Amino acid sequence: MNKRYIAALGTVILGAAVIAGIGTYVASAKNDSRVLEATPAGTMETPEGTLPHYTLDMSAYPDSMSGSHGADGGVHPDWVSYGPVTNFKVPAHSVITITIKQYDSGERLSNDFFATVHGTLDGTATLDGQSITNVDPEHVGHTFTLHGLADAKSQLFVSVPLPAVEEADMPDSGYTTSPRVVTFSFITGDAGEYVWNCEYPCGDGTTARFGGPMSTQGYMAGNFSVVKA
Ligand SMILES: [Cu+2]
Repeated sequence: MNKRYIAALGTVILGAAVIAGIGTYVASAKNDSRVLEATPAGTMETPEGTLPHYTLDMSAYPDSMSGSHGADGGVHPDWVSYGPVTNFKVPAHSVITITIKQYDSGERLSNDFFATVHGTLDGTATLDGQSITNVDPEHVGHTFTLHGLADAKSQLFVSVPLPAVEEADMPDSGYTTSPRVVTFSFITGDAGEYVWNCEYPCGDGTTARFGGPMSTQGYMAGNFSVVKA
């Protein structure tokens, strides 16, 4: 084989490897097909009139021993994770009330923007039953940050901080019996595919803690489908 041919072949093989790598990444990012559908809860009066109301319940855990990863925690038992799943389906043009039980400790946000409640009805959330508009950016466990564009008109951005459980209240094994409970409501726009993720750097890596569970669907990110009611 002449050198030029070998070099060209090498490029082709490298290119194929890169494409195969992307294929594997996409497959692993989408391998969790489980979806939690919102539960009907009557109607709610809103500034936009009376709308259908639905609820979604989820939790944020300090490891993967609960939720969708199985009794053994799956391939990464020590990774932080939302549960019971990380893909959600809700109706369009409806009020969605999400309740999150937050079992994890935490530290400082990398951007104080995410310590403030954004995009909810009234711009508020409730924390353990009390109305809040923001939390201390020094003690955040996770965030639930939902965004996307269904079409040129319908935009959705909702971000709510989940305060950290105090270190003193974190048991050596299992979960705290007093999670922080955060509830918030927002109005969905047109049907479309949206995404959500956590914006607290809770993942792997000593300096850039956006690895591991922060960059893998099924842990700190997932899909949020808004469908025609
Ligand atoms: Cu997180």
